[in-house]
Amino acid sequence: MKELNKEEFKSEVEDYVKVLFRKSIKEADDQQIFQAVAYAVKDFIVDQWMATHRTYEEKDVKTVYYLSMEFLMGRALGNIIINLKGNQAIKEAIEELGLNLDVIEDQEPDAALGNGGLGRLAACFLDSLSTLGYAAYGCGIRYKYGMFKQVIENGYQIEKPDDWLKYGNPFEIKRPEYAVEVKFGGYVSIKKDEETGRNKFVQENYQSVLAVPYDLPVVGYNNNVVNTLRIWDAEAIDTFNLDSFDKGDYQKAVEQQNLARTICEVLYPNDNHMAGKELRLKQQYFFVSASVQRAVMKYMEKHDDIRKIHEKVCFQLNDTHPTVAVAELMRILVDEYNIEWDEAWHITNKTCAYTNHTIMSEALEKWPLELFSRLLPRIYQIIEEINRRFVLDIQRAYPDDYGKVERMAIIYDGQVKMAHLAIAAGFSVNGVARLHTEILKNQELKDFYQMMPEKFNNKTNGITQRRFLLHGNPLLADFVTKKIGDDWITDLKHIDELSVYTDDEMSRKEFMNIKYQNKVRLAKYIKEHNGIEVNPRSIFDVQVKRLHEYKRQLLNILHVMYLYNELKKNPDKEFYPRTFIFGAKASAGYHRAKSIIKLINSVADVVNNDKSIDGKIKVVFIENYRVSNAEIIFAAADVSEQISTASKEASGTGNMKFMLNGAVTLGTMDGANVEIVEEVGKENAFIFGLSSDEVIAYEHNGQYNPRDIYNTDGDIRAVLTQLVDGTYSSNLDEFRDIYNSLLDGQGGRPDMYFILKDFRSYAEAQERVSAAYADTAKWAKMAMLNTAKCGKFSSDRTIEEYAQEIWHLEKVKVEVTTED
Ligand code: HBZ
Repeated sequence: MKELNKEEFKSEVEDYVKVLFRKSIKEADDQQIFQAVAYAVKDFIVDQWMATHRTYEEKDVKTVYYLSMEFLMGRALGNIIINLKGNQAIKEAIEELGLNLDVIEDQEPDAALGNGGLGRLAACFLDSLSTLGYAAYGCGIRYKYGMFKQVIENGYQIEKPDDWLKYGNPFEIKRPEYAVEVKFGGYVSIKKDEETGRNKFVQENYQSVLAVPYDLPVVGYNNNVVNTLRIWDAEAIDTFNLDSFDKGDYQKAVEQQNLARTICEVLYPNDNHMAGKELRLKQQYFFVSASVQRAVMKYMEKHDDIRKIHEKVCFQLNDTHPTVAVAELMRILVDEYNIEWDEAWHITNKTCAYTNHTIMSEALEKWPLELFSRLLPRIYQIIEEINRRFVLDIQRAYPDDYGKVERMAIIYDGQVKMAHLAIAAGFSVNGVARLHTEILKNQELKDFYQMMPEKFNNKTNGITQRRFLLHGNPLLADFVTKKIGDDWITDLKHIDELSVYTDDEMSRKEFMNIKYQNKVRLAKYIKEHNGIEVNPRSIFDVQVKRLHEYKRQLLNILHVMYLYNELKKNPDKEFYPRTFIFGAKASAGYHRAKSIIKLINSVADVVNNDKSIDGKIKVVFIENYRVSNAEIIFAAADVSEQISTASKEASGTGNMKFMLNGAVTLGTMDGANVEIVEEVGKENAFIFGLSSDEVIAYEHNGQYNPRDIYNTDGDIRAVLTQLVDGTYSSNLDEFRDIYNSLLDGQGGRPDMYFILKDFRSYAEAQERVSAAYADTAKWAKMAMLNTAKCGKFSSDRTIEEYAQEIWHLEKVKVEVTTED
C-alpha cells in the first residue's frame, strides 16, 4: 500500500486552492477548501485506480456489473480517507494548514442517489467488493437531483431539491470516450441483411440520446483496489445543425434535446412503491442499455467469442428495476451478433441474476403493454417471444393447471411483469434475509420455486463496518481495536473476541462511557438543528428509516402518547427518562406517511413543552435523515426500533448498523431481526408481536378485527380518541385519516399492519426495556454483546457469498508500480 506523504499532501492542497480558485488557503472558504482537499485525495488514489484496472485486464478476471437504479453513497471524502488508512497523516496535514478535517468533511453534500435500504445496500456492497478485491462495476444514473432535502415547517414535511452537483463533484471523471447511443420509440421493421442474407429487425424513426458515463472511485480498505461506480448522464445526440434542417428534423432535434434533458433529472422518491411513470421506464432502459452495451464492448475488446461472455461477465439485477437488461442482452446477441434465439437465451440465462427486496404488492413492477411497446418496441418484441416460450414451458410442466399460466406468465392482464421476467431469464433468484427467502419460496413465488427450485437462494444482507463503525463511531472503533486488535476492520467475525470483556466491569464502564459521549454528540446536533434540549442520560430510543406504514412509526408514536397519558395519570410513577428519536422521509405523494410525520411533530410539541412531566419524555424528529447524519445517530442509540409488521420487512439493514454500535433491538420477528436475535441471543433483545406466520394466517382468514381491541382496551381507546379530539391539533380532522386507518383499514380490509393487535405486546416489551436499562451492569452487558455478536452482518460476508455462490469471481491483488 502506497504511503501518504504529509508534506506532499499539504502542498497539493495549497496548489489546488490556487489553481481552482486563485486563492490562498487563508482566503478560501470552507467549500473551496473541501474541493481542494478532495482533489488532492483523488490525485493520491488515481494511481491505484489505474493499477486496479490494469491488473484486471492482465489477469482477465470475471467482472460483476451491479445494475442498480440507486446508489446511496453518502459522503465520499471521509470514507476514502479511512479506507486509505490516511486518517492520521491527512488529519495532521490539515491541522498543520490551520484547518479542521471535521469541518471540511461537513462541506461535502451527500451523494443521495437512492431512497433507503436498497440504495444503501448497493453502496455497502461496492465498499466490500473493493475491500475484498473483486472486479466490479456499480452501474447507475447520474441524477441531477438526488433524494430530496426534507425541511420540516410547522410539523409538515416540505421537499426541497437536492442540488448535490451545485459546486461540481471533485471525485468524478467524465468519460465521453465511452459514450453510447440509447434508442427509444419508433417502430421495428424487417430488413434483409446484405451480408448474411437473413432477416434483421431494425428500429426506425426512433429518438435517441447519448449516454455519457461519469466514473467515481470506490476505494478498498488498505489494499490498492479502486473499483468504479459508473453513473450515466444523458446528452442530446445532435447539436442543431441548422443548415441541413428541414422542418421535421428540427422538430425531432428539439424532442431529442428534451428527452436528454429530462431522463436524468431526478430520482423517483418512492420506497417500496412502484411509480408507473413513463419517465421511470425511460430511466431504466437508459442506464441498463448503456451499461450492457459497454460491458459487451469491453468484453469483445479482449475476447473473440460473444458466446462465452458469461465466463467473464455477470449482471446482478438490484430488484426488478434493471430487468430490461435481459431483453437488451438478447437484443444485442440476436440482432447485433446474429446468434440464434435458443443459444442467445442460454447465454443470457448464464449471465443474469436477480435479487428480490420486497414482497409488498404495491412495489411489484408491472408495466402497461401500451406504454412498454411504444417506448421500447424492439425490447417489447423480444419480451413477447420470451413470454411465448416461457408459457409453453409452463404448460409442458403443468399441462392440467391453467392457473399456473395465469399466475406465472410474463405478459398477462395487459401488463409486463418484471419479476416474472427476471426469474425466467436469470440463473439465480435471491432474497435478502433467511425469513424473506423462505416467504418467497413458500408464498409469494411459490409457483416459480416449484418449477425452478435450483435458482432460489438466500443472501442475508450486511453493512460495511468501515463506514458505520470505523468512520461513524471513532471512539468505539478505537476501544474495539484496543481490546482485540484491528482485524475486525476487514473481518468482522473477529469482533466476537469482545465477548469476554462483557464480564469485565471496567470494560463495560468504558463502553457505556463511549455511548454517553456519542449521546452528547447527538444531543449537540439536535440542539443545533432542532433547538431541542435532550438529556444524554436518558434512554435514546431511536427509529430512523423511510416512513412507511409497514415500518410502523405509527405504533411507536401511539405508544409515546400512551406513556404520556400514564405519566399524567401517575406523576410520581417511577419512570426512566426517555428520548424518542425519529428520522424519516416520506415519499412526496404518500399522504398518510406525511400525516404520520405531522403527528410525530405534534406529539413532540405537546410532550416536550409540558412542564408537569419534568422532561421525562422527549420526542425529537430529526430533519432530513440521510447517510451522513445516520452515522452520528447509530453511534448514540441505546434502543433500536425494528418494529415492522412481521413478514413485511424483507431484511432491514439499519437494524445491523444499530447492533454494530451497541444498541439493543426492540423488534418483531421480521426480516434479518430473526438472524440478529439468533446471533445475540433472545435474552439480549426485546422481541414482541405477531409472528410472520400469524400475520399471514390473519391475511388469509380475515379474522382480525381492530374494533374488538378498541372496544375492550380503554388505554388504546383513549389514545385513539386523542387523535381526533384536539389534544394534538386544533384541527380535529388533521389526524382523522390515521384514526380511520387504524379502525377501519382500507378497501374493506382491516388495518393490514396490525397496529392495535401488536400494541399491548409492544408496550409490554417497552416496559422490559425500561427495567433492563435501570440495571446498569445488565444493560451494559447486553449492549456490548450486541456489538460483539454482529460479525455475521458485515457486507463483506454477504459479498463473499455472492462472489462464491452466484458470481464465481476470483480475488485479485493489486500492486501499484512505477508504470502507474
Ligand atoms: O431493501 C429495502 C427493503 O425494504 C429492506 O427490507 C431491505 O433491507 C433493503 C435492502 O435489501 N427495499 C427498498 O429499499 N426498496 C426501495 O427503496 C424501492 C425503491 C423503488 C421502488 C421499489 C423499492 O420502485
